[in-house]
Amino acid sequence: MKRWTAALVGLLGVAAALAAGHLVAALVGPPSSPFLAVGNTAIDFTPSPVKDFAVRTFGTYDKLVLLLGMALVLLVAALVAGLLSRRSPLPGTVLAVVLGLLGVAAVVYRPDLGQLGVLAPIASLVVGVAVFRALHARALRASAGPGPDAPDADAPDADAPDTDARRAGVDSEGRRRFLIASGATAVGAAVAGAGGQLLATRVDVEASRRAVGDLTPARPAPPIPATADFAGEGTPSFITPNRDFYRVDTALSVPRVRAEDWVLRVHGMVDRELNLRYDDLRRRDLVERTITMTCVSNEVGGPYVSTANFVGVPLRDVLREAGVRDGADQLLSTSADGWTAGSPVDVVMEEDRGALVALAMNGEPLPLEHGFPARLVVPGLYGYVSATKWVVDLELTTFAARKAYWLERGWGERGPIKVMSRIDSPKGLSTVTGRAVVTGVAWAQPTGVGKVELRSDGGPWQTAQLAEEVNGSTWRMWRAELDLPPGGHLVEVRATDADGVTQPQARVAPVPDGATGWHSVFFTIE
Ligand SMILES: Nc1nc2c(c(=O)[nH]1)N[C@H]1C(S)=C(S)[C@@H](COP(=O)(O)O)O[C@H]1N2
Ligand SMILES: [Mo]
Repeated sequence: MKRWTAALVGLLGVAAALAAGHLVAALVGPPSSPFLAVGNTAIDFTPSPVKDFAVRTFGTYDKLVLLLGMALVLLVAALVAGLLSRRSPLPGTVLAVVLGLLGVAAVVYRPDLGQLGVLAPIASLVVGVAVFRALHARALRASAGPGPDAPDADAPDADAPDTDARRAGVDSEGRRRFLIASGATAVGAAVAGAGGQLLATRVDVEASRRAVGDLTPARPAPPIPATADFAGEGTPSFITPNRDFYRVDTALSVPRVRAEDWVLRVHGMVDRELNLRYDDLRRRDLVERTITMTCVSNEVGGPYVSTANFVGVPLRDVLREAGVRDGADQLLSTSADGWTAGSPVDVVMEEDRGALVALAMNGEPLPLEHGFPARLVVPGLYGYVSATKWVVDLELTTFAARKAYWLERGWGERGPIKVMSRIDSPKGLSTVTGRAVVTGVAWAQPTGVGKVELRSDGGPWQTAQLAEEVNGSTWRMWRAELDLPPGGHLVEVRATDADGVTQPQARVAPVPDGATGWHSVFFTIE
């Protein structure tokens, strides 16, 4: 058969397989859609350095890049398998089976997909093989033209123009049938895929979130003074608007849990197992805390740090209600999609730590990407050991018994946030006219920042002016005016926490427990 025909058959086979899987997944559990399940499993198996590179390079678009990459790989595989199948349908059949089995393996591997989930990749496999082989047979028939028993083949007396005309008639009839079958497959795949997508999002989590209404805290956080940032001079605003709040997670599709369906199970080494519903929690006296969250994979000078007013229930109260047994040193929290974090029990139980089961963020229920209906927030710990979004399970256990998601991938067991500072203005390699006003942020949760110092071109350290402190678990903005002669200058910053611990100069990569080093910026004075 012709090349384009063979390629088209390959493409349509894969499209039909994906669409069928997506549709069946919508019925048995949306995340078992083979494309998503394989993507999520790929994330779990991606070596940490590659993951760190992806987060660093693509930021919040890391997942989009992965999905596009997978689509490209599938596209190429479909085209190649199609082209290899110009004579026999075997290569394309093998591809359909291999992709289907890959889907089965991914679904079976995922901890969050029920046993029925495996039906989705099986549907992909069966439909992929069947559609590919059916189209392939039609395409072969269309391109073979009239066979030996075609009337013109043994019609020696037929005149040449007539034979050609009849052959053309048979050819175009076969081609017409093939094109109709291809078109029908394309339309069917599109309808099944779109239908699956509609069904999958029928769990109307947006409506559930809108219906939550007011989560006003009984104990609000103190208002943020206008003097808490230097936003007019280049620092971020003290409170990060939700849409700008950094996002880091392994979820290809955001888990969709309705508040009314949500249950938080507290179990393990406890005196009483608890099953808390959303309404149980929201009816309590809610507290509000201003907290700066930080990601362990943040590079020196990086953006993965943001601040919000979180409203929720003290985690300590929930754990005390359950009664933590002696010997439990790890709080293992699990999200609706199976991700886990392990927090030190002694830290989350500290009275003035202020760890929360948070329901709201900056005056609204948690945005879906930030963990609706509920998440944990523990001041002073990096997110990977504490900040479980879409949290559904709290198990009291030991570090010896259970290893959380990132621990299995080489990251440290305890993740206290390291003292850090960052220059936000001037930008690197920019040109400044006149006097240099340098501004930025520093953080040292939960201790708080005691001092920020700057130096230019390796000269003496100069103390920066600190903005008003909000609390020890939030970042602190700073500014300094430097008297610098015209020309290029390298300015470095270092912070010291309220206990006197200074940010070390030694550059250390984020793995395994957070980056260190001084941030520096080179700019020119005009
Ligand atoms: N369910 C789930 N929760 C998660 C993660 C995740 O991958 N899955 N990532 C953690 C990490 S590494 C960080 S830094 C914070 C980021 O929270 P944010 O996206 O709301 O800023 O969430 C934490 N909670
Ligand atoms: Mo993180």
